[in-house]
This record gives sequence, C-alpha cells and structure tokens, in this order.
Amino acid sequence: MKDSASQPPVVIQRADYRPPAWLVPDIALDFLLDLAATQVTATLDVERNAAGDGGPLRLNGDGLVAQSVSVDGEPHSAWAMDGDDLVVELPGDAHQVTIETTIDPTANTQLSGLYASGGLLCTQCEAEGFRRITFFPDRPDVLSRYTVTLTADKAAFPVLLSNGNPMDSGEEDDGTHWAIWHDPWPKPSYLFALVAGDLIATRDRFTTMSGRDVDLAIWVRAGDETRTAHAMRALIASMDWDEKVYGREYDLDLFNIVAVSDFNAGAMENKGLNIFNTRYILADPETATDADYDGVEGVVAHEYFHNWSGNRVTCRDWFQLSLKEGFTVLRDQQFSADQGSAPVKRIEDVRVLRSAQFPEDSGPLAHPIRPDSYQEISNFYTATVYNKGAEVIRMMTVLAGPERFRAGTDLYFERHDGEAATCEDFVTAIEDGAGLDLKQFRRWYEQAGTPQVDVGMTHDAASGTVTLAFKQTVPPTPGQPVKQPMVIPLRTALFDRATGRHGGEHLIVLADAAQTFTFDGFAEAPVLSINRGFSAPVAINAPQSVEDLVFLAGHDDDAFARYEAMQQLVVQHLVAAVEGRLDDASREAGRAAIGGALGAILADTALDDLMRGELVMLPGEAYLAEQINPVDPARVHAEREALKAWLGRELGDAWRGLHDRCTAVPYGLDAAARGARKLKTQALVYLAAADPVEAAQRAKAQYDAADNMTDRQGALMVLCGLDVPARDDALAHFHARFADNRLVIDKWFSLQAGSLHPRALDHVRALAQHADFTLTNPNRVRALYMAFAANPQAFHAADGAGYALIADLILALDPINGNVAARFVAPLGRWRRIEPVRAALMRAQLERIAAAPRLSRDVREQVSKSLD
Ligand code: 0A1
Ligand code: ZN
Repeated sequence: MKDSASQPPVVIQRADYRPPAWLVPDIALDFLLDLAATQVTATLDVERNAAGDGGPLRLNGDGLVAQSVSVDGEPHSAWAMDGDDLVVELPGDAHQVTIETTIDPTANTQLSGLYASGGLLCTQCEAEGFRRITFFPDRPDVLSRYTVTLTADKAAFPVLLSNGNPMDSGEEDDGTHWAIWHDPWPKPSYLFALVAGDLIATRDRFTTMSGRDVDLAIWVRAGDETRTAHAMRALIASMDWDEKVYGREYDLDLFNIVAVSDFNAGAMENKGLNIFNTRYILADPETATDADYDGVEGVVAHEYFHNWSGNRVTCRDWFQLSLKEGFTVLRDQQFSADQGSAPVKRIEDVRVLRSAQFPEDSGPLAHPIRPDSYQEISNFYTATVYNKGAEVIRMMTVLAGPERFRAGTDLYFERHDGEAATCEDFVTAIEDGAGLDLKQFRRWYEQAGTPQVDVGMTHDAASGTVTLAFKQTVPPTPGQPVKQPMVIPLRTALFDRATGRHGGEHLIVLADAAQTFTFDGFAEAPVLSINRGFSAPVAINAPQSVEDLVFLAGHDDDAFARYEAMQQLVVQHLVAAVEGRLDDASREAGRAAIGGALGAILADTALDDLMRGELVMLPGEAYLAEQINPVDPARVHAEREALKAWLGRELGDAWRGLHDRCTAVPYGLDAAARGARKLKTQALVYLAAADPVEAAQRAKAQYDAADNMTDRQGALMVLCGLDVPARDDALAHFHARFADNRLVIDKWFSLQAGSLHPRALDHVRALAQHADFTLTNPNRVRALYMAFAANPQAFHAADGAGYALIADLILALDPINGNVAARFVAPLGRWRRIEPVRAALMRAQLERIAAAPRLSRDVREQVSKSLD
C-alpha cells in the first residue's frame, strides 16, 4: 500500500528505466459491479518482450489480494507476492494469465482506482490507480487492447460505460444487465476507465475531416443536463480546431464524457471516455462565472487534445509526463486563444505561471519539467510539468515559426503513433521536422529554476548605436547547485522616443552566460520592450525607467508588453516600498506615475474592456513576494492594499463612472459584455479599498440586481472582505438560494476563506464545522482550504495560527486522501523565503507533520523535501 509507516522511502530514478520483461497485447476484464464488493476477473494475454531482461511477469498491485491465479486455463502456483506486486514465473514466450480479485469501491476514499461517488461507480487510473483494481504491469509502456464486460444491477446502475465502442449488451432474469465494450486502440492501463450509474446524456454529433460520423455524449446526473451546452460546444470546437490546426482527427465512433462530483483533479483523458470533475462540465449563467465558462472550455479541449498528445502517442514512463502534459497545455492554450482574445489569454496564462510555477521553481519542491527522480508520481502533476512544460514547447514555436513547428509535430505524430515515447523523441522530431538545432535547448528539460536575465543598455550618440548587454543565471535548485546557460528567445522592440514607434521586432536568442547585441540608427536612446508576448519563461531585470514603463503601458503595440509594463511599474514601486526604500517624496512620485498610467488606461477608448480589465489588475501578492527574499508577507499585503486604496481614492470618479457604465451593459457571452462584467467588479474592488461604505452599497446593489454568477460572485467577494451588515445578509441569501448546487456552495466557502476580512481565519475555522463541509469531497476541501492557503493575510497570521490550521488539515485529510492532502504542503514549504519569525513557525508545523506515525507516501515526500 502507499502508506509509508517506517520503511525508508523508495526513490525511483529516471536513469533506471528498463523495458518490461513481458507485454500484454490483449486484456479481457470482467466486472461484477457492486458498491461494496466488486469482483474483477482479468485475463491477460502475455508475451515475452524481446527487449526485456528475460525475467518473470511482474504484476503491480496496491492493496489487492489474488483470489485465484491461473495460467492457460489451469490453476497456477508458481507465483509469489513481492510487497504489493504479484510475480509469476512463466516458462516460454506466450501465455494467458487469469486473476480474480475483489475490491470495495465504497471504502476507496483516495478516489484512485474504482470508487463510488454518490451512488455512481467510476475509475481514476492515472497515474497508478489501475493496480488498485487488478494485478497488471501498471506502467505506461505496456499497451493493450481492452475488452471489458460490465455486469450490474440494472435499477441501481442503468448506464454501463467503458472505453472504445459498445459491442453487445443484454439483461438477465435476476435484475442484472451487462454490456461489452471493446477499444481497438492499444493503450496503457492508466487510460482505462469504467462508469456505472444512473446518468442522463446530452447528445450531439461531429463529422470528422474524412467524413466519419462520431456520436458525442455528455453524461451527468438528472437535473444537470441543462448545464452541459457550453461543454458540448467546446468539445465540438475542439474536434474541429485539432483537425485544422494540428491535422488530428478523432478515431472512434463514439466520444463519451462523464461528470462526477468527487474527483481528485480537473478531468481525465481516458480513451473515448473522459471523466470530468463536474466543475469543468456544468455551466449556465445563473451558476457559473465567466472564468468558470473559460475553465470548462479549456479543460474540455485539454482532455480532447490528449487523444493524440497522450493517448495515440503516450509516455514511456512517468518521468516523461511533460511530453503529454506540457504539449497538451500548450495546445489548449492555443485553442482558447483562438476562441476569444489571444492577448488576454496570454496574460492569464502568464499570470498563472508566475503565481503558481515561479514559486515552485524557487522553493524546495523545484524540479525540471522532466524530473530525474520521484517517490510518489502523483506529486509531479505540477505547474512545472504542465505550465512550464507548455512554455518550453511554446519557445520551440517561437524559434521555428508556426509552419515549421507544425511540420515538427506532424513528424512527431507520424513517427510515434501507437508508441510510448519520450521527451527526447519529441525534441528530436521537432528538430528534424522543423529544421532546428535544439541541442543546447534540451537544458530546459534538465535544469530546474527560473532563469534570471539582466539587461543593460548603452547608447552611443555619435554612431547612433544601441548595445544591449545580457547576463543570464539559472538559480541553484535542490540537487542542482550549478547550472549551464539556457537558450532564451526574447522578442524585442526598440521604440523611438520621438515618434513613439519601433522599426520592427527582433528575435534575440540568448545562449551564453553573457552576450551583447548591437542595433544601429538610434539618434536617441530608445525605449526597450523585451520578452514581448512572454516569449521565454524567465525573469527579466531591464533598464526601464518609470517614464519608459509609463510610455510602454500606454503605447506598446504588443498587448502583453503593455500589460507587463504596467505590472513592472507597480512591482518596482511596491518592492521598494516593502523594502523600506521609499521616502515620502518618492512614494508620492511613484503613486502619481502609477495613477497617471492607470487613469490613461481607464480613459483609452481604443482598448476593449477585456484587455482593460487585465491592465488595471495589480500584481498578486505571491508574485510580489517572489521579488523579495526573505519576504515579510504582511508588509507586501499592507503596501499593496495601501496602493489600492490610494488608487481607489485618486481615481474615484473614474471607478464610479466605470461601474455605472458597465452596470448598464446587459448580460451576454460576447467579449464586450464579458469585459464589462470583469471591470465592474474591479471597479468595486478599488472603491472598497478607498471607501468601504460606498463600495458596500454598490456591491449590494450589484448583488441584488445580478442576473448572472459573475456579477453575483464579484459583488459577494467584495462584501465578504468588508465588515458591514450587508455581508452576512448576502452570504445567507447566497447559501439559501444555491443550497442544492454543490459547485455554487463551493464558491460560498471559497469567497469567505479567501476574503480580505480581518477575521477570515476565524471564519475558516467555523466553516470547517459547517454541516456542508466534508473532508471526503476534494472540491469542498479545496474550496475552503486552498482559498485560505492562498489568502496571504489570513494564512500568514503573525502568530502562526494559519500554518497550524493547514497542518491540522493535512494530518486529518491524509488518511482519507493522501493525494489531495499532499497538495497543501507546498504553502508551508515556502518558509525558507519568508522572514525568520514566520519561517520558524512554518517549519515547526512541517516538523509536526513529519513526526506523525503514519503518513501517505505523497505527504511524506513533500514534507521531507520541504524540510531539507
Ligand atoms: N491527465 C489528467 C490529469 C490527472 C492526473 C491525475 C489524476 O488523478 C489523480 C487525474 C487527472 C489531465 O492532464 O487532465
Ligand atoms: Zn493533461
């Protein structure tokens, strides 16, 4: 079992990869389904692998007992347990091995393997859940054709689904019914899925580029079918997009999606049977925000795109996880950019990277996008593997250009279709197909840490030349004290101060620790616009004065660079303020510059509101904290709030005018209406910092008038942060109104846990005792505790009570769901970059967790790494 009582941890090394001794070209799985005792009969056609070491057949298990083992139809005794694995000695080269097991889905609170979710039965097998169902070589380089027979009580489980196509079905006199499914595409065990239960389908069809008709179905509980239209639209758009942009066609006659309430992650790409967290399927204007709509669209696309990047070409081993995840995240980002505003999407993606991945890269859990070792693979479904992985492949698109990149991906899919491939295979295919030399670029797969790029600019008036001098360093990370220089493509423009224009963009590609580049034709020193579009996932330290940043924030023709200039303007000011480097005059001057730039953005009629909404957003506290080491989070919070309040007062009339204008825009899903909704709540946020009484009135009016969840949630979020009577009334109203909708009640928990209210920590303690709270539903746990851990003021309470609360949660949740519990270790693990008093309190909580007698492998790994 995954429990790590007292044995030393087993560390799996990438370098130790060996091909499997036996392959399993075909498997027949027979399930007699029952909530408490499901019988599983697995019949494996096994063949000795010529590339293997000639050893026995190793079948992984996790907490399983083999009730019988037979080989070629005869009872077999030449097998033994090796820990949780079943090892069978077999002569010759080919056999049929049949094993019977019984499992209890209701007792499965880990939600890995076969589990019960509100009367449904469903599976989650990635990464190593299949071994909790039956004994099998549960590794992604063993690909099998699956034939699955499901038998269950017809009344309790009227719908029986598995991967591939339905082959046959029938009923018995005893009230049971059965269905046989066959998936013709060989797949690894982590892509196996089954679902049984009382579900209703929303159906549609898609005709592929070669003219094949595909039936599409989204299965949900009765009552939820009114909220599936957006997901279905997203699925059809994804199928169409993948054909047009990557030439990838769907390959089965049926594509099923099932939404379940209890799910450890967002969704899962099981072949032909995607299983989703309801959060990423269900959406209607009444219950889902615009951000929720985008989440549904992005995750539906992500899982669909895995059909090629993950399923048709899968991973050789789990160290290659970014092969499918980095590439698929890039593909879903590109898709979402094409569906709406590309610049806004890029800004959102960079914001996620900076707030989630940069802190990971600078902390104790830092790892390369292709890790070298792990104890528990579930801990490596990280922002680094996913989001930085996507950035690394995006850099290949920058270096190659879209057409050559497409030639590279075509070659990759052609070469490796049906195979379990490596990141190295991907890079080689892009090199060969796109005609790039990626030798040094491969370091992005090897080295962890966010590269830091220092830029210096000199201008020689006599010759009219500008020289940019670059220095790059990659900071040390655990196990990697010394780093080599990276390939860093920086899209760059030099703006002429007189004309306000630039003479074309340059792609500067850094490859050495120090390099200079010279440009002619500048009578005056230009304004530097660098890393445009965020062409490389690095931190830049560039010579940009306040005036330069104000200029770029107002005029850069690259939308991301405009946003970046605005962020930098605020970052420079707030970092100086937090570090105590501002006297009264420079504080005033800094604020005036920010206020002027923000005022210009509010008044700029050429901007659309969605983009305006990005430009007016202050950098988050996590990103600000990254710039200071060690940091006092309370000072970051106080300075940021003070600036927000100042901007709220200084631009008060503009915010009021904006709130009024946006309030007049009727609900719609078009960009203009979405932009208005985004700005409406941002205006409230600034006003709330400046004038809580007026903001509370406006927020209450917005709440009362809301005909959609974006407005309602935005208003409630603002009210939640204020100590006003309207707060409690609105919270009570919201709870009563949406009591029967679990996803909306999750919002009710999150808004309170993430609020600016000075007693947020007490609120969280009380909410943990609320009748609606449960540790067994990951969405509910995340809603309360992730929102809390991401609330700097509450989490970093000076007495350490926030740290103790998270440690208590980890200890209570670990025996129920170690996978989800382990996710809460990272916030405590940041102690090394926090000021000493809080750092000691955080560390003490990690030590308290480490001292617990039994911990899951998941939590044990994260805690021990965080204490190292
Ligand atoms: N492959 C899925 C993510 C996923 C990973 C693990 C899970 O169970 C713990 C579930 C889903 C994706 O990238 O969407
Ligand atoms: Zn994925």
